[in-house]
Amino acid sequence: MSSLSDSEPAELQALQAQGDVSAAAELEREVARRRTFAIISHPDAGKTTLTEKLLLYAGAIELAGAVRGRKDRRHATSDWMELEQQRGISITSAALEFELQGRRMSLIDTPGHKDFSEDTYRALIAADSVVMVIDAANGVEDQTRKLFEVSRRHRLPILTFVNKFDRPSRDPLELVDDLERTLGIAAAPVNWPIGSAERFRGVYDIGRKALLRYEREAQGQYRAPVDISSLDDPAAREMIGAEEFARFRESLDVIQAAGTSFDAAEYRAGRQTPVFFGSALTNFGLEPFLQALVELAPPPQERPSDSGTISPLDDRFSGFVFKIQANMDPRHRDRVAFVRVCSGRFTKDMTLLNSRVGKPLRASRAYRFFGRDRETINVAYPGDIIGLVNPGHFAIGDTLHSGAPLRFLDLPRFPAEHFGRVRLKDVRYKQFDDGLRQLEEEGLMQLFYVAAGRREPIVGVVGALQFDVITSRLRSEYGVDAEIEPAGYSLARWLGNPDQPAATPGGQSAVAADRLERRVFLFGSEWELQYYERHHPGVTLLSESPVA
Ligand SMILES: Nc1nc2c(ncn2[C@@H]2O[C@H](COP(=O)(O)OP(=O)(O)OP(=O)(O)O)[C@@H](O)[C@H]2O)c(=O)[nH]1
Ligand SMILES: [Mg+2]
Repeated sequence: MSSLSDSEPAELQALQAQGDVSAAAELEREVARRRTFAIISHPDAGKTTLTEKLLLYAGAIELAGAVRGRKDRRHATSDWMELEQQRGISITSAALEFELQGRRMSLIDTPGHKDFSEDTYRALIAADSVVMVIDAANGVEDQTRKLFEVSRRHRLPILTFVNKFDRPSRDPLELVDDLERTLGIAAAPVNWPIGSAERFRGVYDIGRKALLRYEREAQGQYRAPVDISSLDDPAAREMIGAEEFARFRESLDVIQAAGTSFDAAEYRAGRQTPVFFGSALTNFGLEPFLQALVELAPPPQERPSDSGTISPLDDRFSGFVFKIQANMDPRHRDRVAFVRVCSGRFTKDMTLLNSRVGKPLRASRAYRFFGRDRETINVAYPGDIIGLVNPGHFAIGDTLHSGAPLRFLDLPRFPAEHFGRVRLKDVRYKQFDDGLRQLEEEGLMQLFYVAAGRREPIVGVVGALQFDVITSRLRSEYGVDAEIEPAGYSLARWLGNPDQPAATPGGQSAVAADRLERRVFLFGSEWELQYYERHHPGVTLLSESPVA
């Protein structure tokens, strides 16, 4: 860069102003082309399969892997964890970034199982919109309903993909009705399925008045060719079969006469969800869905903070940590903090402030993700999900920023409901300790040490399946053999005032400390907690750990 020191002050100012204008224009351009969305649903509806196929159709992968891949076949990109591949379920959310038609797409595949829902909730907060997957045989299921409610609370626009039409499915009219009644949102079909199971023939694009016929491609590893024709095409009618065609025409007439019609503004306002039908596994209906994501999904939105609403175009950098994951890359074995960029431009080596700690730090290495794989980056913009290597500097919920202080709203923390005693079965104490500490940092569990008796740590988790995740990850990532046996507690309460003397609870309850030596009561039951509260009204008990 040439020195500007000889320039006249006025010239300097003009140059500076020019720079500001082009920086602002660049920020605006980059924000406008970003789409950050999370895929949600009840377990098994096909989120990971749909994710994999969207990557395939976007050209981000050449060959689609499967959730339950046979030994020699590739696994789905977003289920990269060993235990995920063994069990064929998603356990942790995965971020994938790819380019599509000039857009920068950031997709978050989330686990559907309720035991992992804390992770899913946080992923929703990092997104600007949502893809909701429905199993065509089951309609709206429990966990989908809950996640839908959270999405609605955060005003996230929702696109719906009704999946598994290659299998026996409910009548599409019934499915649309189920969406509208169970969720209380208008559901506007964008396309309409023709048949299901072995008589599934494709979908009819209502807006474009085109019939999309699909050839079933073996196992759906490659993109399937799409054949487009008009409804009046005799060849199409023949291919579908007279009976199936008549049934399809009838239900199409009903939905067109009585159904909600698609309206992009209503979708953006969260008042309607456009509905697409297809089958992720066998590659039916993916092109129109991907196209809708490109055309309809909103760019990065403004976000509430303690100092007012933050626009993505705000020139100071801001973002928040919504996830921490250790050992993603077996070669590096480091801990990565996932940051959703909310405003401004991130540049490598920039100095960031952490609103919790107040100590500046330099972001010397940043990554973007594609499942387990990562790539170093030098700049990032709002909407991006970046990874910062975390040597213990970050906690979930931290706001990172440059410029004037700000803090985004706290992320939800779910209280632990299951407690177990972790027993080390070998002598790798240090690895055991590191493992527990790092998994706690991820938010996978809470760690307690009971004051009296055995020094074995107690872990508290939201869902019992997390016990399996803890022992499996201790083994595969830390080389530690441990087992967890149930401990007789069901609630943890921190003391609001740590210096205040407080009576020890009786019964099955115990006095413990968390990692930061804060006092915690572990109660055997809700009843024991209430009993304690009744008899010690002066003691403040908190269901969440007080902020460090
Ligand atoms: N027949 C059929 N099976 C499908 C389809 N999509 C997914 N599956 C199967 O359904 C099962 C669950 O699929 P996943 O993609 O893992 O579902 P998920 O929603 O990611 O599940 P979790 O992440 O564990 O909540 C797998 O065996 C898939 O192969 C489909 O379109 N048709
Ligand atoms: Mg999954």
